[in-house]
Amino acid sequence: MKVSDHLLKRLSAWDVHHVYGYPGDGINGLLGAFQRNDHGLKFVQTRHEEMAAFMACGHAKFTDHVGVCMATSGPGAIHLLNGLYDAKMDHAPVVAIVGQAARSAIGGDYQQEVDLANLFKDVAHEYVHTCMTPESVRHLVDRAMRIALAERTVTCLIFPKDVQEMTAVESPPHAHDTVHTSIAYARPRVVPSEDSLDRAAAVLNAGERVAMLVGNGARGATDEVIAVADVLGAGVAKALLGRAVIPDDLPFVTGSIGLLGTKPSWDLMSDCDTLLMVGSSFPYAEFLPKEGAARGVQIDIDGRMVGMRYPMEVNLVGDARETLLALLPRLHPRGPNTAWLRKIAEGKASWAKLMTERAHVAAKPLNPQLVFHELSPRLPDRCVLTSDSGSSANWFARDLTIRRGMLASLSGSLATMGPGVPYAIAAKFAHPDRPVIALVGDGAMQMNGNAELLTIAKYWEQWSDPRLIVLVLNNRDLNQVTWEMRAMEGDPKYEASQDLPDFPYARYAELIGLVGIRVERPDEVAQAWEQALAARKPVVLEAVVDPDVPPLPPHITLKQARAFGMTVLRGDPDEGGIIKQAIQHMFPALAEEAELRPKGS
Ligand SMILES: Cc1ncc(C[n+]2csc(CCOP(=O)(O)OP(=O)(O)O)c2C)c(N)n1
Ligand SMILES: [Mg+2]
Repeated sequence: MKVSDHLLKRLSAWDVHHVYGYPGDGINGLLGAFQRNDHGLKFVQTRHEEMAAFMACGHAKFTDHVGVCMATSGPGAIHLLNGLYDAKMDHAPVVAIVGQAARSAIGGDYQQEVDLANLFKDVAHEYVHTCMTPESVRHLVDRAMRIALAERTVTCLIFPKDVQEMTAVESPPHAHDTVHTSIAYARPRVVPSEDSLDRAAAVLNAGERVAMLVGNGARGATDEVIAVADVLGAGVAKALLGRAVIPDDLPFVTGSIGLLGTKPSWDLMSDCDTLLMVGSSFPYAEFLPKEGAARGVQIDIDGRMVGMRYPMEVNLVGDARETLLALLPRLHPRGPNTAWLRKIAEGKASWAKLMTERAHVAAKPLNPQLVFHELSPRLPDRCVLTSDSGSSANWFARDLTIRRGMLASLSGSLATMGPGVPYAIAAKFAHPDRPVIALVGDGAMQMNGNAELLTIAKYWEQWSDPRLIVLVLNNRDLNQVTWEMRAMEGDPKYEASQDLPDFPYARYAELIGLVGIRVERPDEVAQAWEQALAARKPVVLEAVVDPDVPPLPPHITLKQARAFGMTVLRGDPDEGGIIKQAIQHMFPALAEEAELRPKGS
């Protein structure tokens, strides 16, 4: 047995079944071991190493186990970086395994020799090590896996190519200078002290209008979040990454928060007198209560993450589920049907009505909101949703009603373009029996999604339920940023940086053996979803949508409204379309202003 065989054997012992990667001569030894391995460990070939890292991240997000990616030395290792940062910043455990020049060549400016330990020293700083001798394989794997799990982070192992070919030493001798490790990791039960729970309960019990904000850290605590919200008569808003933590179809759940969030979540935070934040690092202060307007309690498993978004009175370091369970008997029930809950429910109802109206505003040719609006009631049970960064994230955040049992993710903290399709592929490998739907912009498709469709074409027949639908919003624009430039900077669209070339996404899908559906008319949308969801093959559903439909913040500020008005005055290339959409979507008052002061006046 060689070092490479031992490495794979140890990964298998850690219950790893898939390694997402791309070959190169820096890992030829490892690839040879894949060919020989009889542990059932599979190498999944991506189109690009960054995709392998996104898949490892997606795998971790959808399974709560470690995702593993692999790349060759030099260029392959460098390509992994963005996906690894995505994992690190969303606290997804990922192990990256990369090749390196032979030990005899290291330090010789050798072909493809990059200082990998330094390259990965930021993203994988909790654990990045080079395997210099066969005796260290066991402890390197054990520690990289365990640290990734325990710290919910990225770790990295570097294997020089000559070491990969050496004879394995499965357990080091019982001697000085050796390390003796084991597999296995059990999550600890982390509960705050009794005293801090009492203090937190006192704050929560004193509140009359309690708001909860839950994030991805509350995953696995759905029942407990509901129970606490019930007792406190609280409304619950969700950070984007925690979109599937608690179902939207409960009367007190106000949906997403933030720029991509809902008006009921905005109102919840503006009007509450008490804030309970659970497992979230949602960054934008303006969407939280004003300092001093609410008393706050925060729960997070990581002591580094508490008390940094709102000046909380009590910070509880603990597991979300265990901590909520420990709080429950300390809380005084508010009784049902309080004025606060009625207000939340009314706000929800009028928001739902507005969302339906906005979805049905005519657009050229299609309103993207309609595409999501029609998908929402058709979402299959237990489906997995992925969204890319772009305007699709807005509609993902606002126009889909997530039900219990579904999973959903996107790039939360890094908010990188590109993970929509690779996350979806990882979801299929992790859960081949679940339908998966990726919601992606045309910019992201051109950046990497189109290439990764080939990975789908290569593997889909291995999945027991072949349904993987990639929705492409074909708007020929890097739309999210175009709107940010308008709303935040008051700048008109800069065509040189924002316009995208057209591409036949659906036809391309057909060309590579998938199903392609192109939809351009509002009356075709529902039927297109029905067809896609009934297909026995992966589908690219290309929706030709209007870039002039504004992805509006839930509560646009006066400053943003003015900036937007300035855009109109300065003459945006899409002026006609955006004014028309604004009139119907946004504020009649603003539209009036635009009409009162036409361009050039
Ligand atoms: C790697 C990366 N590059 C650039 C950005 C900035 N950015 C965020 S959204 C976006 C536009 C995405 O365009 P597209 O995929 O076409 O989606 P749309 O907004 O048009 O629906 C850009 C350029 C980013 N988040 N990540
Ligand atoms: Mg676009």
